Amino acid sequence: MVNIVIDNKKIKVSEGTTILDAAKSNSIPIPNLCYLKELNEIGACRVCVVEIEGINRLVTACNNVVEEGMVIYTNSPKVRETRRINVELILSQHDARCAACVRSGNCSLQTIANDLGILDIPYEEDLPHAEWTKGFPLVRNYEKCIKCMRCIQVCDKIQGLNIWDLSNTGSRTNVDVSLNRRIEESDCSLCGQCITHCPVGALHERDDTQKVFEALADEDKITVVQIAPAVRAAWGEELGLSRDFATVNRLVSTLRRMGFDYIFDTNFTADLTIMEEGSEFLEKLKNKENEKFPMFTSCCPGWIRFMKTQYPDMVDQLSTAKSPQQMFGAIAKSYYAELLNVDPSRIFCVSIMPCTAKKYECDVSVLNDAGAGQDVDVVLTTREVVRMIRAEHIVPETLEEEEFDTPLGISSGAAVIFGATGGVMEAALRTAYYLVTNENPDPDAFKEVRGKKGWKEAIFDLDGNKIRVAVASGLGNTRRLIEAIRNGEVEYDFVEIMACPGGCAGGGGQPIKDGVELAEERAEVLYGLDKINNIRFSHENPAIIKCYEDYLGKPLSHRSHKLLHTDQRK
Ligand code: HC1
Ligand code: SF4
Repeated sequence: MVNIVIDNKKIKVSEGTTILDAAKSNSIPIPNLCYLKELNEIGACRVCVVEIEGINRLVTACNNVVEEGMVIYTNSPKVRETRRINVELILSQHDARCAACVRSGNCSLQTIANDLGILDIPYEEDLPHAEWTKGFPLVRNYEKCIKCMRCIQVCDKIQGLNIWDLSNTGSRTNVDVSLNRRIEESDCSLCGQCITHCPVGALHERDDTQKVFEALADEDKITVVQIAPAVRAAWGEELGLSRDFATVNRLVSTLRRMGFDYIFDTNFTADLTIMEEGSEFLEKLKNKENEKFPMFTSCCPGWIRFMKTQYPDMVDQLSTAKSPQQMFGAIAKSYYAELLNVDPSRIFCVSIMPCTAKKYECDVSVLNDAGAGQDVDVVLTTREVVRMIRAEHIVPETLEEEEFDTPLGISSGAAVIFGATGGVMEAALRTAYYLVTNENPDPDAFKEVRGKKGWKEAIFDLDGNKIRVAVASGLGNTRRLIEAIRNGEVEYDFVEIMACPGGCAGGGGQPIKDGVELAEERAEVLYGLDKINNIRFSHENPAIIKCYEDYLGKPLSHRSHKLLHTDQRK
């Protein structure tokens, strides 16, 4: 242990602790901007400077460790003045038109500048200018970048893709796409993790809210909205609602107030995905000698983009099942249009997703088969739908919970856990077990694949067949897993991959709480919803059973293939 004094308070902390952590663990906050624990500890912003008795210069608290007898001041006149100058200098190179910024009210720079009482920027404004690719789902605003390097680090260390790098030198230093490429020429997976780790508004998703407002105002359009599994665990965060209050049924009433005609659940098609993908896997197992294993899940578009750019020779190992989002669009504009007895081109299909890559997915030509424009017309992130709720001045606190519309709003507990890493695998195994044995397993029989670990594996018995499964989330973990498969170090039959750490719960379109990872907490909500659902198996969803009876026939039928599957190689 080391004895130190911070702001006249005697403290004992273990050796090797940073000054920042020592202060934090004793409820002494030191403001910081670029710091991310174990990811970005480079002291680039110099906002966390502190004074140490006997040392002439100020030091950064995030990457200097305590020493025996250190006397530290976190808020002395010298610290305050330097911190203020540092923030003013950052602001002089930052487009600080906060009123027109997507992160206003949720921006670390804004908070720090306000806390320091900065009311004017005494330095000449010097903003960088660069063109960004118009319409790309991921948007970079160079004028807001504060060069904290977080995007570089998260893309490099967590996602293993190195899309960002520093460009130019000196005062012209900026962050840009690496190797002088345009973003669309890079291998960006569109996971959005750089967005959720940006402390300011330099990175954000393409805003598609106006397209939805226009559709809602168009009387000829029938607006249909689907809510992704993981959205229900997070939508209330930015609105200051508690998890208990911000239920999915309150989101349903909020969307109804907004004017959507039909409010449905992506969970319905998550159940459908299980029927199709589970059957596909069992077919492959029957024909083991002629098939390549493992089969990989295909519901995460960030992962599909990664597979296509990094391991194109393995693309044929992806399940042919479309994602629940795309299955929903196809079903809404075929089966549901028939139920409504309307021309499918009148249906305007909106998705609310915790994901930025879904904006790309809905646009992929081989994922659009219903024949009435795009199957999913617009994808909104959780953050965008929160902005729409605000824009409409809807106060969810005043609304009662309401039910989803039927039949595409009926779903099982197996579907809701899709939103957490391991959930797709667990849901698929529940139904695969039934399809093989004609008996339901204990719904929690496959819970070994739950939890935040980035790479999990398990072996399960399916009627005497040992099935080796693995689950990975985060693309860095994914790369390690695939390399191990390619090197013959591991062998699996079925693998679930999600691009974002923790799965969709930690998706790149979810609300941002700077420096805090919320995937685990949100996953708990989803597992709780599974537990209390009367239906725990996709094959027991009565609306799915009816959809097969009345429309699709059976899993892997001709119609299923046309609407719900795709050739991933295209
Ligand atoms: Fe996901 Fe999925 S789980 S990919 O994370 O398979 O985005 O939530 O909607 O499509 O169901 C996301 C979540 C989501 C799909 C489903
Ligand atoms: Fe990297 Fe994901 Fe950001 Fe693309 S979206 S640059 S892959 S972190």
